Amino acid sequence: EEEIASVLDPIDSSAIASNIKHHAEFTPLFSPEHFSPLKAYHATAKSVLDTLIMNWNATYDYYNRTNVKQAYYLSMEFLQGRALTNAVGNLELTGQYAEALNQLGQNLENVATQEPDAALGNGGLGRLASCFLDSLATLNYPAWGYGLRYKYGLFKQIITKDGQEEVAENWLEPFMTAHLSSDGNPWEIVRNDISYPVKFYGKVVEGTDGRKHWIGGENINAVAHDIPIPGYKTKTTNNLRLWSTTVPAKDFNLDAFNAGDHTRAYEAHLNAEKICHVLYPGDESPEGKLLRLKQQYTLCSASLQDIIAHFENRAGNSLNWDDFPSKVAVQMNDTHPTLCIPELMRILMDVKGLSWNEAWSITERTVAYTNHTVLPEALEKWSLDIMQKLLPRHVEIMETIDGELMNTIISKYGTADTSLLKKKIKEMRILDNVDLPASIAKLFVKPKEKKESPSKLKEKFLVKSLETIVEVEETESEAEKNIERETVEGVIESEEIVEAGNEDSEDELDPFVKSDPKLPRVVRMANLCVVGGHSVNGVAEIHSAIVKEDVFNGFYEMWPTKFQNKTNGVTPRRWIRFCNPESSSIISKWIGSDDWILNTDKLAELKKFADNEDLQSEWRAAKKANKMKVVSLIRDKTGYIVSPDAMFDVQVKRIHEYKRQLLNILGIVYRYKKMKEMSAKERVKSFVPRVCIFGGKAFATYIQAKRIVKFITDVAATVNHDPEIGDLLKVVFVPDYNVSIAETLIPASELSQHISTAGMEASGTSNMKFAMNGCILIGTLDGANVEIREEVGAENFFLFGAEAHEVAGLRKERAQGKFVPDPRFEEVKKYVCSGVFRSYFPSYIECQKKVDEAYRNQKLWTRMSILNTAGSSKFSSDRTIHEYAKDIWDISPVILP
Ligand code: 26R
Repeated sequence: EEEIASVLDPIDSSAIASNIKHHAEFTPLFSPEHFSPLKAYHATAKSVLDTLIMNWNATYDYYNRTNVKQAYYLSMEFLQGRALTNAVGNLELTGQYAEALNQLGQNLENVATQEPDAALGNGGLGRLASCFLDSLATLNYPAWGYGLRYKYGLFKQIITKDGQEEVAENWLEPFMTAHLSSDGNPWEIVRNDISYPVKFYGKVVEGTDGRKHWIGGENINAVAHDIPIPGYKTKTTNNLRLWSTTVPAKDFNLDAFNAGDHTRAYEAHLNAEKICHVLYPGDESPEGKLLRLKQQYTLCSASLQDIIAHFENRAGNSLNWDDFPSKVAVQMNDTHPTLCIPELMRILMDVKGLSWNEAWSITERTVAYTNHTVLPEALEKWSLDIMQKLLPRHVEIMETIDGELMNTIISKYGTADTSLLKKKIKEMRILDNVDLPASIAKLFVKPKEKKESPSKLKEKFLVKSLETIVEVEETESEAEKNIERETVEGVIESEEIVEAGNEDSEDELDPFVKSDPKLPRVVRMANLCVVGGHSVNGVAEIHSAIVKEDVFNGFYEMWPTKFQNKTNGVTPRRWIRFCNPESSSIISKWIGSDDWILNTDKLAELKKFADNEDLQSEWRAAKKANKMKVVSLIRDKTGYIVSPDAMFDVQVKRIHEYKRQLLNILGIVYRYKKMKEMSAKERVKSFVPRVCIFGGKAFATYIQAKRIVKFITDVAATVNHDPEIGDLLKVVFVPDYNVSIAETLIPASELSQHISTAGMEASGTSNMKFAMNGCILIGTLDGANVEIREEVGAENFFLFGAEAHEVAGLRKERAQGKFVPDPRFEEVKKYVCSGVFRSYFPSYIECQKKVDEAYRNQKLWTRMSILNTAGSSKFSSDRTIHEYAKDIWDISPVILP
């Protein structure tokens, strides 16, 4: 059957080989004698791109024709990694391309490594966006990604004896230096035909039509760059549209140029282009720079203009704005694209002429928000003053939204209990530390001692005066009485004025209604997202519970049905099938088909073979083969030689205190110290040989994180050169951790560490990749660990540490001085002279002992490993995407004819 299929397959390997050759020959500087792997890569990529563009066009045409509802995933980050292996794999042409390249004297695997990683993201949030794109295309959902085309992605990390150093990484450079393409990246199509004006600064004026008009002070153009996103085993090829910024042609300052002032002539150019120059490397630590705000607004404005253009084109002459939410779903990946909300409002009102209520109803039904972190320092806040200057019209809109929100809060909680009302307003307002509008401020007037209404006062006064008048009536003439009456009334009137003045005066108002000049006035982006969207979701069960019960509790009480959970997932194509072909073919063999790649539920069928000796030995052999690749990687990147027979114990993720790489390395120091105290014989008996592998980048100005990196490399330098220890313990810091390194490390890992303080890690996604690849996790009950442990079985997961609800209590105890550190911890603390301690330490050390015991029993360990893969089916991003599609976006798959 297979033979017949390949005969019938029109895309055979020699046709592909001649296509690759064709692309190579049409490449400048190509010489047939020197067909380098880099040139082979480029020609291969161009050949694959031909197919992708065909499918891309067919997909886009079909969406246009059928006018189905489409989802748009807006993200400041996409961590795509390499594209070639994924593209040929999804097209099911891996065999043919490998064979074709063999015919040309090349090797596909080697050619694929020529591609630089597209690291247009920091970590979890960006990689999640890329996994989602793969699932969306694979499941035939009409959905596009929108982002920014940064010239410099995440910095390159170099490890020296002083720790981490950062180097700018122009990820497009390898393409350019190879002189293979004018603008580098073979996977992107520059769309000079698709560009939108984006403006900043300027002022708002009211037009004769009664509409507000924003006249920009600085104008730029956002130009589309399209990256085709192929689905697996489907023709559906979606689009990732990235914007780059440039100056509108008419804004080139020719006068300045002609006058010889070249610097000034190019100033506008530089200003525009620098917006997309570099990805902000901040991860959970805010970078409140104006340029970042310009980036965020550029993404929102250009994408919405594009989305609206699609909507208008597809509607043809039956345009009805109220249909917008039934044709468009916009997902905001964290708060970074929050400006979508006021921007959509602005376009609908100021450009399309809709009323506030119409625009609000459309906006609210269109956008939705995903929260990815509860760390307070990572919740975005922007200075209102900066925002006001850069986006004056958006600030007006946000002020109105803020006012409407407060009215909603007032109608929910009433005005009887002002202290409750104050608490709710303080907690939920979008604008923080900003004067309350007068209409709301008047609710918070402090009651006067004896407060009576002016009219009542006047009445009393009048009665009293008249009594006096009556008393003297006999003695006075009518005329005198009248004068007296007028005088009294005059007194009362002037009293009233004083009275009214008092009511407005500062000392009568609750200070709560006024901004504190000592504190910044800010916009809380997350609050705006919660108010402006119809859905708010967290990314794992425990995280979504914290979102509801803690971070956004006020909003949850008001709108309980807005809140959802969407546990993250990862694509099984990149994260099992393509990165681990060895294990993939074993899985397919034992399950009886490769259906699991599209339906990970099938992985559960491995459970019944978990103790089968044949599967176990094949399973171990695959792991060993993958470990051999990591032995080479470590040798190439660090010079250290490690044994493939030791347990590979891995922690790879951004370096952060809450992720606790420090706990891991202190555990290693403890282990090392114990080893040193033993005889050689005892040592071998007590410890399982381990290679402890670390990887991850620290934010350049995050001193504590950088000290942790330095400490790990210092420990490595000591331990790795200790002849007494040998292969019993090695510590390795793999520099410049990225998607491609993850693809090599994860399949080779046996134990991986996900040990954040409970309640801190929203989800984690590498934990899922490790479990899928038969790696056993040691971890806390945090993020998706909780669900992974449920799925793979508690006996196949090494759990330690306090639970999320216990953390606050532990912190309090420690603050009260009631906490007594474990003596073993004290020992390590002295040993490394580190002032940092964690209550988790004893429980972690105990748990690591259990890990060693389990590893000694290779049958048990392999069983655990198989059951991790078998139990990981929930964590496919296909499952996640189906949930978003159904519960948030209301979109359906579209099968191309
Ligand atoms: C605003 C700026 C400082 C900023 C803050 C935080 C920029 C980027 C971030 C990154 C955050 C949002 C992030 O990456 N969160 C991670 O999201 C993953 C995907 O949902 C989770 O798995 C992971 O737990 C979480 O830390």
